[in-house]
Amino acid sequence: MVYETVRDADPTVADALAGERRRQENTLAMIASENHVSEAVMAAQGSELTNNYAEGYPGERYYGGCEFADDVEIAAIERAKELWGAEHVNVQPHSGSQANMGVYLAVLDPGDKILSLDLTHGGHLSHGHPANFAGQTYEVEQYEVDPETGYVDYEGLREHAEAFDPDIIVSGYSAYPREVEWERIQEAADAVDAYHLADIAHITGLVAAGVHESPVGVADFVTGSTHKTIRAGRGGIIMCDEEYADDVDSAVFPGAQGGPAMHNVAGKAVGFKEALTPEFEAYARQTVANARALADQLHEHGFEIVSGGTDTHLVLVDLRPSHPDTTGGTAEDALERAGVVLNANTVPGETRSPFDPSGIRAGTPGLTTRGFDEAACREVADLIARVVDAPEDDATIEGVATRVDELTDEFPLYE
Ligand code: DSN
Repeated sequence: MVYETVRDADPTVADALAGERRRQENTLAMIASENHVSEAVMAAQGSELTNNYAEGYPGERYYGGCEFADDVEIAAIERAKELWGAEHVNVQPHSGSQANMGVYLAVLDPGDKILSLDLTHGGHLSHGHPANFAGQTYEVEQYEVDPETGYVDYEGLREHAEAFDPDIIVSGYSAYPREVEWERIQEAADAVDAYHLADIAHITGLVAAGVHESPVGVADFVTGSTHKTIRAGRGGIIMCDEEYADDVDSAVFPGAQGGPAMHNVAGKAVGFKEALTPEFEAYARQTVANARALADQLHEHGFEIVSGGTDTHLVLVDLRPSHPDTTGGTAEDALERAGVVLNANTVPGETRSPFDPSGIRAGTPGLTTRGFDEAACREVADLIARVVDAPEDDATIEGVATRVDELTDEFPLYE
């Protein structure tokens, strides 16, 4: 185990690493943006490539000693092209946010206009929140989901685009459970001659497996992170047509970043290879089937599911109608005590503070990796309902925690 190697050098960190491994083994990881990567991906990320400086791109590095870094980066790029069908891929962004920064730097000037989904409706900080570089560098207006349906208000988006005349429209979301209609967003972008950036951070794996429509070939730019549904370890990725390749590459390096984290690029390469298998496609399908089962069973328990269900890996619950006195934070805390780890989340039409919002967001990528099926996810919904119905009741929490222990034993994470 990696933390045994660390122990002699640093018992404090070794204890924390061992504790984190136990925590992941013994709890249900339902943060929709998390997953469990394979031991092979972790080994690649923990490799000697962490020592290497590979500023530049394969065959065109600024330093010597990049022969094996080139092999790794070329493998990651080729596999990504096969997975998503993109003409050009940059695998160097350190994260999904840095991937978005790379695209903005490639085609926008400071003060240019971004039209993106509001954070409380499922958007992302890097799409232009005032607390983020994007909101501070560009002029941002935001579209919303339809308050009745919970689906993106595509008509409203188009009208907003015509009024605002943005330079780029951002689609792809962090807390949106429905299939995104890329073509409709592209139509709005075409109508105002704007670029279209589709950020598929959450659904990279679903798109790669063909379980969600792909924006590649529709949007000008597709960005993502590599540690969520695609299970390839921490990092980001940018995909685009060849015509934007040079601008994107120089925006990432030297524009936004210095040397790439080649150990993470190695993790991406290994994870992408795993994702090219039929087993991964089955995994992605099961992830969505599990999310549907979870949403359906939560609905049976009286929870309000935003948009009425899900087409993806995540379920967004608005607690206000069913549990008006329970905030997302209260639910999150009680569930964590019971071993179910998910996050409080804002919901469309939010009336509380983002620090203790009205909803919870739950995802199935992690559970599906450890083998959960629909029946097991329905039972997880039963456990969530028991806790959220009685968040202060220690006996209830203890009872659910006992069952979580049994489930995590039944579906072990690592051999
Ligand atoms: N923080 C991630 C999420 O939870 O959706 C997105 O970056």
